[in-house]
Amino acid sequence: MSKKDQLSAIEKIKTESLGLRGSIVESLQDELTGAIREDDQALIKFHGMYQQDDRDRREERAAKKLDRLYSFMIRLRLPGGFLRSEQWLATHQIAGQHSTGVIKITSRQTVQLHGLIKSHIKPTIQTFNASKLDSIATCGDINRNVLCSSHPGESPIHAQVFAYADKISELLMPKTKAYYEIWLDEEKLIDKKEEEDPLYQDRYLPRKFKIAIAIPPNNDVDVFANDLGLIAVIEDNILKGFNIAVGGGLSTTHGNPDTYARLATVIGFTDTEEKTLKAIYEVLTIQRDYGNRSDRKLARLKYTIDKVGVAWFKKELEKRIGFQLADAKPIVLTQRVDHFGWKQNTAGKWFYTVLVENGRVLDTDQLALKTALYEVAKTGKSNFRFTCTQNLILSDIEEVDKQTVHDILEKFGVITHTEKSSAIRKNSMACVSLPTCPLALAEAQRYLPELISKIEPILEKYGLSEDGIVLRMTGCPNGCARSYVAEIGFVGTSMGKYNVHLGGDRQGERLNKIYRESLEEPEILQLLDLLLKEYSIEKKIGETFGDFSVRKEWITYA
Ligand code: SRM
Ligand code: SF4
Repeated sequence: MSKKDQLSAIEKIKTESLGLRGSIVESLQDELTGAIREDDQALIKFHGMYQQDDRDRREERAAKKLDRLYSFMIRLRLPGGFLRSEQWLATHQIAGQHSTGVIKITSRQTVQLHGLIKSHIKPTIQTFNASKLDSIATCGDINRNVLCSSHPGESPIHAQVFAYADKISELLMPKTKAYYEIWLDEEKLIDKKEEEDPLYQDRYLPRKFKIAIAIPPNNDVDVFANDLGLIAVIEDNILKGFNIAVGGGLSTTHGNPDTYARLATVIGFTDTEEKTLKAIYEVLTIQRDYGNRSDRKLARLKYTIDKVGVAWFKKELEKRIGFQLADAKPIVLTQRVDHFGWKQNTAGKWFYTVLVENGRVLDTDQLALKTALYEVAKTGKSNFRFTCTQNLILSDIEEVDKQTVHDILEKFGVITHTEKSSAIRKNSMACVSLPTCPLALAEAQRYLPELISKIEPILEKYGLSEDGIVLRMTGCPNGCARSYVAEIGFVGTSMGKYNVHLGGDRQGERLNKIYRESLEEPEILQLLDLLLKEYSIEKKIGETFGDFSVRKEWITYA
């Protein structure tokens, strides 16, 4: 077997894991280390956790000849990003008791807690479970949290579309009961037949798999960045079905030309729930059977599709589902935004979209956001919905309760923070990066707010303060804050240095491209000053910065 065809190490770990059990139980019992065994580190991802260490403290600990400061991050499974107020209260309490205390809203509509020590993982999962929350399959080579356009009332059939996120999540859940046995102390299964998994078998997928549902005209989910995207087709306020797009994915690796970002290709339309779910399921089986299991850098569906070709892929899909996909319907995406502040939905209920900078819910000297949300949750008058740009919607609030919620938000400065923040701050996001992300090359969420404070005066100077330019930053080229579909994307190359990408459009239908490499802050600010000046003088009416960058040929597309 040539090296190219050799299975990657993780493939063996998966197939030999006895349904994702491995030796996790033994790893947890080992009191000599805060870490778990190497093979188990791959397996706990399927249970929604990552082993990490505090990178801020690596040098200091190494100098003292101490082990790294290991801890764990846990990510919840929340299809469509929805929590009831009592579940937010539980999350708040768990965060305080077992993690760093910060609740991190992710770019895929869920929450993460960081800094759990090994002995706290089980109690954390058990307490979440008591609130009907789990972390199954939020990481690992499997279908992840399913996204759905999060704005309540964006259309009268929003709830109908939203229900698909749950259905898809259920359809694609692994059959193994390992999670319940290991973390919730449920009895071991005797009859292993119950665990037979026709979808994932014992090898799972070659790589992570991501699904999102967009409800036009808003592409707030960045539907084309997903392995599989559904775009709701709505005519006369009736859901007619979904356009299906396959093969999106953003990650690249610096210096590896074989890796690239790709937007999903629309391959057809399905009109019934049965057909839609069948098509989704079989897209996964094709990826399971044809995805690259040797090189994990080239294992996402986007590479499989480019290897076999879109036409072949569609034909194979139609063979597996037993019907032909209809032609895709025309859809129009015009925006990719969170609607901040108070809005009323089509059923007359109120919702308030809170700006949560980079998804970090915590109390600071400037803003007591975590306390405010806790107080809102205590009233039981609001649901909590997460957006795909790491913000939060307090939703489904009755007219009679609106003032109560408003008063709490006002008291803790949340209204002022949300409404007084600049358009660019509201349209920006950054990934977690340092200190927890092991792959980070540069800062992101800890740095972006400061950088934006330096970009804001430039925008003001050129009369662009109201311009909602989409700006995103990631600490490495994996693209966790989807910087490759931003109008201005910063991608970390090393500490304090970023590639600058330009040319994404406002609605997420065009990838950006590298414009300048490895710039430091003074160079970034100087560059933006020049570009934004030109934009302010020469832009046509309604022209966005991304479109202007393309028209000016600052970057070019083949
Ligand atoms: Fe991500 C790996 C954080 C959305 C592409 N991502 C990681 C890890 C787990 C690092 C690791 O492998 O050890 C990061 C954990 C940091 C930490 O300390 O919390 C991490 N990714 C995140 C989150 C939390 C960023 C955020 O600030 O919101 C997002 C969690 C989403 C969720 O709730 O599931 C997150 N990651 C994304 C996205 C955006 C999206 O999906 O819409 C992408 C780009 C889209 C895509 O998948 O192509 C993304 N993350 C990656 C990749 C590259 C995958 C690839 O195709 O090669 C990695 C690295 C990997 O998997 O090997 C990665
Ligand atoms: Fe970590 Fe890179 Fe993802 Fe940022 S983009 S969270 S640095 S993997």
